[in-house]
Order: sequence, then structure tokens, then C-alpha cells
Amino acid sequence: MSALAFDQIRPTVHRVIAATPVFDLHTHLYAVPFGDLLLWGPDELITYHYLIAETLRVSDVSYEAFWAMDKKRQAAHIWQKLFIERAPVSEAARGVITVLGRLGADLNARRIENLRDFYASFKTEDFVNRVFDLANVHTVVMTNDALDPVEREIWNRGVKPDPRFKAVLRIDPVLLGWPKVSDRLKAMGYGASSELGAESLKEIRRFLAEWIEKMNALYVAVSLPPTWRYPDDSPTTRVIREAVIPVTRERNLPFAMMIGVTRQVNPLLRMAGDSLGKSDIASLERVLAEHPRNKFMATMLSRENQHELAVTARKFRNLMVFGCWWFVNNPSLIEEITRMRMELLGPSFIPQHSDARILDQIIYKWDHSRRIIAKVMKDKFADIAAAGWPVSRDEIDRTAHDYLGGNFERFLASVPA
Ligand code: RAT
Ligand code: ZN
Repeated sequence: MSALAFDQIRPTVHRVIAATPVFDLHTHLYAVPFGDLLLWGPDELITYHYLIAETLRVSDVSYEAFWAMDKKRQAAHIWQKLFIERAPVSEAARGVITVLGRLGADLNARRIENLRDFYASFKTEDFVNRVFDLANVHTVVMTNDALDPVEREIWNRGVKPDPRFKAVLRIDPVLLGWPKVSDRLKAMGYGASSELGAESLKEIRRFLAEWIEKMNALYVAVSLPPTWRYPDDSPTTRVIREAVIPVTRERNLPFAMMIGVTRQVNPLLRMAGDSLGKSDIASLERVLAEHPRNKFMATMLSRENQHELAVTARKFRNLMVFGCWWFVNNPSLIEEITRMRMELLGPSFIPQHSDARILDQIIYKWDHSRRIIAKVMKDKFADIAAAGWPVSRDEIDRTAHDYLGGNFERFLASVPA
């Protein structure tokens, strides 16, 4: 093993992070056989809900008038407000520019019609290949909802997803939607009643097991509000304890908790109307302590929770911390959070996921995040070299691979001892 010269450390980290393909463990993308659920193209890109929220802050049209527009008119309105009348300096607006630039669109005219013309010749399948190449992503994990009738119908037809798209069983309503969700489960043939007795819990276990199987899900996931407490006497605690925990334990699958979202603080914004709050780390710690043989993944939405989440991960080997989620998926916060996690957890966490909803976005989400992960890694490797450690090319490769996919794959494969 030969040590790299000090002045080679930063350029080597840079090259290695750029060249290492990513396993993107949380997106809202779909494979081609899911038809219209797979979103891509300029109008989808520009009507991303992050940009809708930014537009409606500054727009002169009412919420209702905006929602009455068709997608093309919404996109034209957003383009006008955020890209023409103002400089597109927000992270989500900059993301559109990165995508278009990397695809090779000419932005000089600043006209949305030119962008539509630019995209017009792309075919879906070729576009998927091109985007995966440009983003240097090898696999993305979808967010799959068995309770959604459109998606369910596609699974029931026996869809064979592209192996680059893996599934996750996302179960927010099954944890948070009692008693109403019992009707939806019943309509699917699961005898779960609103009282949530022993029979219902058995049926929820059957629902989880059957859908994990059908989707070949890599993990089971939920998003939780800041008010979530564990344990308490709510249906959420019962379903976690008596259904999710045993089913995921039996299959050795992680249960991913995304904690801190307050849904619909402004319903007029529809899907752009969710917000956040500081959550209770002690509840997460109690879940982890109560189930040492289960595997958990967690990410939290408020900046205020990030330090305690990293400390919690030091205490619990059954927890994999992942990503800078949604409102903390901004360069300044990604850098701060990634630096802190590296200092507290070394290479044993997953710095990022894309949360892309529109295929094209994996280009920018990874382009922007890779630079920051590389920046922090450069500093850390330079620091240990300055302290006297002979940094090798191999350990830079290994660390980059662990951060961008290896840690996730190893965690999936691991069996808690
Ligand atoms: O980041 C987002 O697009 C959010 O709307 C949510 O989808 C969030 O990531 C989630 O998975 O709940
Ligand atoms: Zn998401």
C-alpha cells in the first residue's frame, strides 16, 4: 500500500466521488412499465412541487387560478415568475438549470418553448438510459404505495420492473390513518376493523407480508409527524409494535422512519403545502432499544434534530442514518450535516438520497450533492494526512463506495448479531 502525496489527496477524492456510481435509496421515481407514473420532461421538471411553493409566494394569481391551469400553463407561469422575472438562485430553481445544462439544452434565449423543442425528440427508454448515465446512478429505489389504486393495479398485473428500479413498501396511511384506513384495507380483502384488535393486526401483518413479497421490497418505510411519540396508546404504536416490527424482523428488512413532516399546513398549496417541526429523538431511541434485532433507517426533517440523530446512531448499531431530506436538502445544510455526521460516525452512514420525483432531477440532485460530499471528504482525508496517516487510494475508493451505495447494500444484507 503506497500513500498518496498530500497534494494528490483532494484531486483523487474529487475524481473518485465523481466516478463512483450511486445507489439512490429514496426517490419517487417509477420504472417505464409504470406508464404515466414515471414523470420526466421540461413541464414536469418546472412544476416540481418545491418550485410551486416558491412561485405561489411571489405570484399575482390566486391559488385556485394556479391549480385551474393545465400543466403546460403552470410550467409557463413558474418559468415566468422564477426564471424570467427573478434570478433562479434557489436550490430547486438552480437544479432545473443544472439538469438542462447537463442535457445540453441552450438556455440563452430563456424561452420555455425552446426547452420543449429540445426535449421533443427524446424517447422514454433512451431518456432513462441517458439520465442514469449522466447522473452516474446505477439503481434507484421507488416509493411504492399498495393503497394507491393506480399503482396497485400495475403491481397486480405482474409488472416486471427494470432491475435498476427497486421497490419500497411505503405505509404512511397504515400507521397514521386510523380508523379510516380500515375501509381501504377491507376493500383490498384484508379484514382489518377500526378497533384494531388481534384479528386486525394479524390482517395488517398479512397485508405487509404479501405486499413486501409482491413488490420484492427492499425495506418498509413511513414518514412521521413531529408529534409522533413511541410508545403511546395510539394505533401507530400498536401497528409498529405488533405488525411492522415482527414482519420486518422475520424478513430481515429495515424499517425506514422519515421523521418530522407536518402535512398540509397550507392546504391551498396542495402537495406543496407540507411543512416540518422538531421531532422527539427519545421516541426513536425507544424503538431502537426495544428492538435490537430489528434494522432501522432514519432521516429527520428539521435542522434542529440532526445533531441528536447522529448521536443516536452512535448508540444503536441497528440504526442506519441516511440522507438530507427535503428541507435540509440544500447545499449549506448538506455540507453542515455531512461534515457533522462524518465527524461523529466516520464512514458508517449514508450521506444522501435524491428524493427525485421527476427522472431528470437525479442529474442535479447527485451533481450538487456529490460536490459537497467530495468537499467534506477532501477536508477529512487531508486532515488525517496532515496528522500523519498515510492515506491510500484504496481507502479513498472504499470510503466513496461505502457512502454512495456500499453502506446501504451491506446494511440490507446484514443480520443483527
Ligand atoms: O421531498 C419530497 O418530494 C416530499 O414531498 C416528500 O415526498 C418526502 O420526501 C416523502 O417521501 O414523504
Ligand atoms: Zn420522499
